[in-house]
Amino acid sequence: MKKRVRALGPLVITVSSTVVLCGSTLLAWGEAHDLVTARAERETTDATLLGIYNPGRAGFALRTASVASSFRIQTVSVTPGSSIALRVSNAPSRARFDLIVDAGTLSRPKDRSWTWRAPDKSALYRVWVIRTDVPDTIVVNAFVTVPTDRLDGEYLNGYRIGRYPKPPRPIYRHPEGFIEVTPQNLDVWVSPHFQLRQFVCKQRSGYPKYVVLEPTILNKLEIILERFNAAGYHANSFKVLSGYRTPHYNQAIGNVALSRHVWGAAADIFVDEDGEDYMDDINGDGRRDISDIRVLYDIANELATEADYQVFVGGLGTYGANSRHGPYLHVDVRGRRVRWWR
Ligand SMILES: [Ca+2]
Ligand SMILES: [Ca+2]
Ligand SMILES: [Zn+2]
Repeated sequence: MKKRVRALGPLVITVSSTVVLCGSTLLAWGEAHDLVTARAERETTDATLLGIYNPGRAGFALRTASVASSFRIQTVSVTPGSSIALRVSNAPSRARFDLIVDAGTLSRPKDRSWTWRAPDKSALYRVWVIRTDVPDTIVVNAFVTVPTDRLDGEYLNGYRIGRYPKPPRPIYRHPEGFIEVTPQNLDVWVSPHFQLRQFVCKQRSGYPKYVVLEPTILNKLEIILERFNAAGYHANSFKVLSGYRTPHYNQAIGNVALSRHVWGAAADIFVDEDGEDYMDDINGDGRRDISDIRVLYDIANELATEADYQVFVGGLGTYGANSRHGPYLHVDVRGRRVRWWR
């Protein structure tokens, strides 16, 4: 894969706009996509690192698999050699689009619609959806997974996954594959404000580790974060106390077998802008407790009434502090509304 250019100065950003306007096909694509990636990531992740919240949305949306999203950085999982459809929506009629991929094969059955066939090798690939009439880009991280049939008993390449329960309903069918996590890809931004490392299971092990990550939970977290900031609070990300859990780990901590965490479709989150690994006092009452979580809960709960949000419907549950953790909010996507308070 091409080396990415991260620390570009303003001069190069200007060049990158020119590249996009000229039409990417005129350039060596390696050169073009380094610049384009740098641009899309700069506008979001660099702002995040500087402590400035920017929603990280493009001026158009992209539908991949289950969800249409305008976030500039998106993530999908795909099994080796299988295909995914990508379709641009919510764009003005004058808008023109081009796609760049760093591997795999691309077909364009319709205007604003593409099919990308993933390579056979499990790795992280990228698909850049570039608006060519004005500079605007969505980068899709396409993780080609290690397929589930490569499990050796409870283990995948030495990492203990455990056993998935027999699926009682379709949303509990076993994952088709696992994203391989290495020290090199831990810092990949899987959405504008979240990195792959935040979702890795807490079980102790060496590398590689494996993760299942449902795109809708990433979108849901980003939308809650966006509304949280719009409501006058400030956070550049949420701390993720628990993201993906292997069935092995989930069982070890005594959790219910059908927890959405085991499908990479849940996250336990709190706000920690001061970085002390404990929920911040966001309601300003001098205490850091479940009433601060309730602020987050109310924001996420209000979203559930909105039409565009229905794909993200799921569970919300508040938890108070105990000896092992501070207060947090459980968020999941399970297709039906569930609420609980502790
Ligand atoms: Ca804190
Ligand atoms: Ca408080
Ligand atoms: Zn949870």
